Amino acid sequence: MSDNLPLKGIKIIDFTHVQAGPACTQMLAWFGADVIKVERPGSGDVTRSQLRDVPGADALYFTMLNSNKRSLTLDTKKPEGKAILEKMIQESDVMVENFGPGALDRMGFTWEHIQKLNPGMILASVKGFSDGHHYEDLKVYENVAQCAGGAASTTGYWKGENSGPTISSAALGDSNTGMHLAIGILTAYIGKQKTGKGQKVAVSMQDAVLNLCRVKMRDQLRLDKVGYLEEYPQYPHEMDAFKDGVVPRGANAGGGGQPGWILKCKGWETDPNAYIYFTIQGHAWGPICDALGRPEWKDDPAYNTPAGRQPHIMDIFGTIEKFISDKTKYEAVDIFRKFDIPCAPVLSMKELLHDKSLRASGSIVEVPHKVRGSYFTVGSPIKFSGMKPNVTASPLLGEHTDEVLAELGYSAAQIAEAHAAKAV
Ligand code: CAO
Repeated sequence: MSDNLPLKGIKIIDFTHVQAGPACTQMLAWFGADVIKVERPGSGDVTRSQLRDVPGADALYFTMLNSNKRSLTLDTKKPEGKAILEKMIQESDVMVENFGPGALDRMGFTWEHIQKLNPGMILASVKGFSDGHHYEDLKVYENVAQCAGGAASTTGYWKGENSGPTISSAALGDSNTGMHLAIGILTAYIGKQKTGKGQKVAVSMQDAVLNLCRVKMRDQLRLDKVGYLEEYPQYPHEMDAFKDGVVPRGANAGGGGQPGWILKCKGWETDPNAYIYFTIQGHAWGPICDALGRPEWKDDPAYNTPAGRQPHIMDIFGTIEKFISDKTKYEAVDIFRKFDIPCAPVLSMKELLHDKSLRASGSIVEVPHKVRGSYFTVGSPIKFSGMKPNVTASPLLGEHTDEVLAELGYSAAQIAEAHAAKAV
């Protein structure tokens, strides 16, 4: 546990729900910010009750995205609730929200009103599409964003039985947008220290996905110029795929200057994850030949340059696959790592959950929880030399309502009135 967390003293109104917003504020809370989650009385964030694994306890969906926060219930459509939120805005540095388009305005909290209440306020928003976009009115969830941001059209297979746009299970639309927003908030906060003024920070899920699909946009620009993409091993350039004139789905191709593929290992017939990812790094060709016991490939022009290898790259992957067919994914990686070859086993969620290194580094942590007992979660992926964020439990619904109201200066009688009015 560090008490030297750099964001200590920053007050954040966490008016977020589901994943995109909560992922952002959770990270800021890990690093010391005082994050107060504002939730509708009675129900709270919808993820508290979605996909429950323990009856009556907050679902993992909620606990894994809301650690280190406090919870205040507040009905911001009631005048008493509005007045409390206004006071919070006056006393906070940042408000983060990811409601549907226009919801905050309809509640009466327009940017103009927020600025009047607190000119230093940073208002950070996630929406599906950016302001002024021809789809700005659309509500958006993860997979919708993956489609709108270019990820789905470039993931999966192009032709054949399993072809069609494909969704990634990585939260490119949700958590990724939250991470972008966190960078925006910290940037605006540093800006405020120089100017004294807050500002509105917005990230659209479409833009955040597109930002991660930058290299696919690179490929479209190359395709427009050159007419084919040499690095897609399943589509040698004389094939039909590039005639469509759009970046094809890359399947398991490396996608950069280094061809790569997923290769079967011993046991793949019964174990769905008995595979490794193997990369043919140009300058590592010699070591690859040594690792495979194929020294004759080193001087063969059909093998010793990327251009020589490309027409039969899938056969080369086939040869490597044969070489590892009697080795587990771990044994295969143990051989190739000695030759400095970029590769790794395909790891399942189960393997990651029990991975000793991830436990030791704090990337997987066990957190005590008042109702659940304890739960595992993914800890901070960012490591610091001078501090170690300590992941604490997500709050129960309204757990800190009275405490937060008292800190805002409300008396015990006023707090009781707010309860009676069902504003909290
Ligand atoms: N007190 C009173 N009212 C509250 C409240 C509170 N504490 N918290 C929320 N509300 C109200 C909102 O004001 C809104 O009311 P109106 O529509 O009447 O103005 C209402 O709850 C619904 O909010 P919503 O539109 O955000 O919720 P939804 O479930 O219909 O949509 C989602 C969910 C995620 C599709 C939508 O919020 C959205 O598009 N958000 C932006 C993009 C985003 O972040 N998506 C990722 C979510 S993670 O997968």
